[in-house]
Amino acid sequence: MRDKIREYLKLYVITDSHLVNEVKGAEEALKGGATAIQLRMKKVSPREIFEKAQKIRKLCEDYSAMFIVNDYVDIAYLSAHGVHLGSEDLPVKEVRKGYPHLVIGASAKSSKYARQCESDGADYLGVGAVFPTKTKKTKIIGVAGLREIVKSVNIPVVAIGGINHSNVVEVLETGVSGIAVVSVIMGSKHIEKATRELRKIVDEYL
Ligand code: TZP
Ligand code: MG
Repeated sequence: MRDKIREYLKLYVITDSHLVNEVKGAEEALKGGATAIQLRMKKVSPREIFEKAQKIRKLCEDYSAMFIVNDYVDIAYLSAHGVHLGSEDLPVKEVRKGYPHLVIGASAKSSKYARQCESDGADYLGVGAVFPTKTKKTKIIGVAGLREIVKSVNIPVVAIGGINHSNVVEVLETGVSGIAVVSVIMGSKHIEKATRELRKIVDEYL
């Protein structure tokens, strides 16, 4: 998985229980062509996340997609291909030491932090928020900020934050390996169709 990571980053779909049940959302997105699913659950017990992870892991196997767990290294190790770490989660360097084969993704908002994560052993970076988003309170870096970070590292970058069918092309032109999305897919009435349409655009540019 680590050696073919770029292929799996094209259309990276993240769960959001406020929008749709994680397992249902993941299944529909996989049917529509998501290349990776991230299980992102805030303020619930590790046991509950673990149980969801078992179900989504099976779905990702069925659709040959990559499965990433947000925040929790232990749940990721037990259930997934990898973990996604923010700057307040466990340090990339230590997780890489302990888990040499685990896919490690890291969130970066600056070139300096991006380069740090790269040298600490991250496999890919999630970079954003590119555009304003209601899904997470966070800094907006814009397309120019994204382009600068992409240029500053050699590992693949997935763009995140406010990406939809109308603005995705300018994002794909920055040299990213893929896009990560929450609401445009999980908030859609027709998750499978919304995913298929986005995947079609991504495939034309990547
Ligand atoms: N990290 C940076 S922006 C963001 C996360 C998790 C939310 C992206 O959600 P959406 O709905 O695709 O804008
Ligand atoms: Mg986190």
